[in-house]
Amino acid sequence: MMKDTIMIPDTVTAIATPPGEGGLAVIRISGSRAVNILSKLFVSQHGITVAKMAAHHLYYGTIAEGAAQGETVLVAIMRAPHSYTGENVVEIFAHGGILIAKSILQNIISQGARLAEPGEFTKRAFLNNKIDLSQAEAVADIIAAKTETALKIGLGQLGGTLAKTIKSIQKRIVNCVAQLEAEIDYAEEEITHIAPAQLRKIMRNSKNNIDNLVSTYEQGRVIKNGVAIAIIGRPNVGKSSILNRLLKEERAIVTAIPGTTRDVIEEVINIQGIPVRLMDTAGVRNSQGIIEKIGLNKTTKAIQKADLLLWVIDGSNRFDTKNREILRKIKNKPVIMVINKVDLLQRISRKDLERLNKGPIVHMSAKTGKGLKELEGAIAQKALHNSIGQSELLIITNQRQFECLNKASNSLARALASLDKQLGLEFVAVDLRKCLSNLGELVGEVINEDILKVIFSKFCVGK
Ligand SMILES: Nc1nc2c(ncn2[C@@H]2O[C@H](COP(=O)(O)OP(=O)(O)OP(=O)(O)O)[C@@H](O)[C@H]2O)c(=O)[nH]1
Ligand SMILES: [Mg+2]
Repeated sequence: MMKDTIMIPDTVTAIATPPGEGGLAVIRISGSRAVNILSKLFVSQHGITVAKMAAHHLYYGTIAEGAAQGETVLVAIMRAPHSYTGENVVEIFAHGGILIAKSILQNIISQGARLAEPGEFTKRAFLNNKIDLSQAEAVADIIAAKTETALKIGLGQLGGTLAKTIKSIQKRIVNCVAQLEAEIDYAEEEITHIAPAQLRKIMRNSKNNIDNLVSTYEQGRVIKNGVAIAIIGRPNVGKSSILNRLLKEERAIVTAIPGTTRDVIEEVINIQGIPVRLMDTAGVRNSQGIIEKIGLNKTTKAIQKADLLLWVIDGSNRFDTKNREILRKIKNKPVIMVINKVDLLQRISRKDLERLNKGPIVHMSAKTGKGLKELEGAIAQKALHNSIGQSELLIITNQRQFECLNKASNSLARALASLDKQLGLEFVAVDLRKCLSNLGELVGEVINEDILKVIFSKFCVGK
């Protein structure tokens, strides 16, 4: 359905700050009755009526009725369309505290506002054309961002980097379709409005632009969702010591006794902008006791769950042939070989390592910290396939957007094929229109209510 067919009826309200005690609580109202409702429950200290208040200014006063009567607050009015939602918006800044915020909220509801659904303010911003759907999704990404890189990408997308790129592609394709249609309509008059070579060039360029975006998704997904990494290896090689080094704290117990770690230890850290879930595991060996058997099972499960393995080998010992058991367990998972204990005399042979040929090799010492930076670099490199420039903001991190772009690229491929096979301009036009609808879906010009529901249900109430 087209976006402008959706009705936005009543006035909604919500507490915009997280529940609990804090310095401030912010209550928001949005909709045609927002200002009117405020006038019923707020008295300005300087005797200014709510109707006379200037937009985007703070006013000091008290709550006039209800359980919070007498509470001093600051209020601001943002009049339509110059507000977050594009509607009349009121924000009330009260003292932090669940009871105060709730009683003001109750008051607003009793004046006829409805409690907002999660993400409803942002949804209204989208429906009122303040932002497109990719920007609305960016709002959720910014709130959820766990690393600076994810935040940067989210801010770029909210600023409209993706929206602008998509708009420019849409514009070029709309032009092609218009020219094609003119040509189809006036076919008998044998006037060529557009050279096929010219048309092909525009379509190719647009497809390249889209494919470039599609290709960023693999990195984007990692930046947003992170990677799971399991540290595995024979007992006593220094797995837990490496976990502690990466975490920069003594999280796991380290001893000289083989078999120290029995359970899987999980921690989340940020490695060069990538959220990483690290799992330290029990060393792989022929287990005897019941606890070790369970530990080994958990190691196997951790290997299955991991996107990337750090296979730790003790470089101060000859290559341990029991490592073959590990080789069997890791199958085709991406691996970084970590040769630990370089501070000691090295007895491992280069040949043994080369024969394994399982992935990049990092030499380090968990004891001295030597090689830690290299290990972090190797993790980032392996997780992102190649590192991204810090200036690179246009990265797709969202699966829905990725799918829309993929569909758009396929539509363009079909249009190009029809053009090359000279199947007739009608066929080209049909697929170009498909491509436009795929892009329209991405930015939310063409929408599906179920998809909207899914997108906005992930938001917090009050956003
Ligand atoms: N010299 C030296 N000793 C290390 C290094 N890394 C770890 N060790 C020592 O090796 C022993 C085992 O370290 P852990 O980190 O417990 O090894 P692990 O692989 O977790 O062992 P399990 O949990 O038993 O499988 C401890 O005595 C550590 O101090 C290193 O880089 N150099
Ligand atoms: Mg350990």
